[in-house]
Amino acid sequence: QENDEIQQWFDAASLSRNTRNETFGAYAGSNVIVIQVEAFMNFMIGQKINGEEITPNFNKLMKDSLYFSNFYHQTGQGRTSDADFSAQSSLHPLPTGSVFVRYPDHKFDVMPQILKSSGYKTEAFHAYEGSFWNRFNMYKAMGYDNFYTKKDFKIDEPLGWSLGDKSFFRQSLDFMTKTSEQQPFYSFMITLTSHHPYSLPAKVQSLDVGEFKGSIFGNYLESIHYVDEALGELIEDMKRDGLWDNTILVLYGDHDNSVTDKGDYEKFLGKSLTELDMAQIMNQVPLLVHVPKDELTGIEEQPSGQLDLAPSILHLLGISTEPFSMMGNNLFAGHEQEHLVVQRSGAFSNDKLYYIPSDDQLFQNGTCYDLGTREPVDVQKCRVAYDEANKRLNISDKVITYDLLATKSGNP
Ligand code: GP9
Repeated sequence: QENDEIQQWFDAASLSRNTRNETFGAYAGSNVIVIQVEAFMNFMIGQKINGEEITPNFNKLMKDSLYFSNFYHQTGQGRTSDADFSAQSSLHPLPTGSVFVRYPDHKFDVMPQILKSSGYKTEAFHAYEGSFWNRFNMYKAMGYDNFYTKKDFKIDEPLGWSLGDKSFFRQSLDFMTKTSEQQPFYSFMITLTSHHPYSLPAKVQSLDVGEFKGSIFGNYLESIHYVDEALGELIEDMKRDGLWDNTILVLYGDHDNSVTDKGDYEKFLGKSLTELDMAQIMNQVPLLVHVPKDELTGIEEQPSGQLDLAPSILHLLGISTEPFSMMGNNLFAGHEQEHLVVQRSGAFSNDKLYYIPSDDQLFQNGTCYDLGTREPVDVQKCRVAYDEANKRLNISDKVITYDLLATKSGNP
């Protein structure tokens, strides 16, 4: 009975997601490179410090891409591994622990597996220990043909936890194109240089962060500026290798940084910040989608999140997600359907409202914000969306914990 209700929920989600409009299959057969950037947050996109842009290459690429300005990370305790899981499976991470560590042997409908069945070469790249977050086991189960870890890279630019992102991108691109020339490919890259504690050696610092110099906030901005330089080099290398016009490039942040002092953000943005401002600052990460020949451009303001990545990328490739148990929205399905984006904390946003749960998790003690006025409103205004948000988190937890997709009808 309960499983039937869960199936009905997925069937309804699939109906609203699977729109056959002009973007469906518009990039069928393209390569796909997805870059998950460590602690890459939205608040500094387009911002300057001492007259210098923090992310000049990202800002430049934005002009030729679709940029989602209200994109939320949906991670929990599993941090980077949660972002990865949600992006690939379109399910929520767990309330405690990491799915990668707890349930690597359970069945999920994940992008590498789906693209592999459509003839793609599927590879993951991360220049760190392959066992971290149990990636080695999980990636095998997710259907990656290859997983390039620290031991596969030449550590010719030692930085932070491991290899600097510039060399990481350069070597990963070589693996993609030279180790095997098979196309189309799906490549998933996870960066590392902007990981806590963010401090870079002086010779790598190239952003004048002024009054923030020597603080953790200043170090964070410097490390993000470095990652942006690495992105600029990657774009040039992709153009050189003839990949720019036959590859969908997707780039998003995995989660927030560890700088939680409101004063730093107020000083940086030059204004005082409300509870709602801070919630959005800490929970929004950038999403940028670049398609061949710069055909999709602009700023998309509808709320979106990491669970939306798999259905949206598959839509562009013309692969129907009807058979799959995915929870996210299709970002290319148009604006008729209202998007609800649910975070693991129980916070959620739709076009009009943002709900912040209280510590005791009682609905009535949370705060319901009107995104138009940015003021709190009667919490009951958030009731319907709250019930739906909780339903989704519950369904996702059951699918993961009880391995429901392994026994779903139609699955082997
Ligand atoms: C390490 C990296 C860090 O492999 O992914 O993960 P995090 O600490 O951000 O979850």
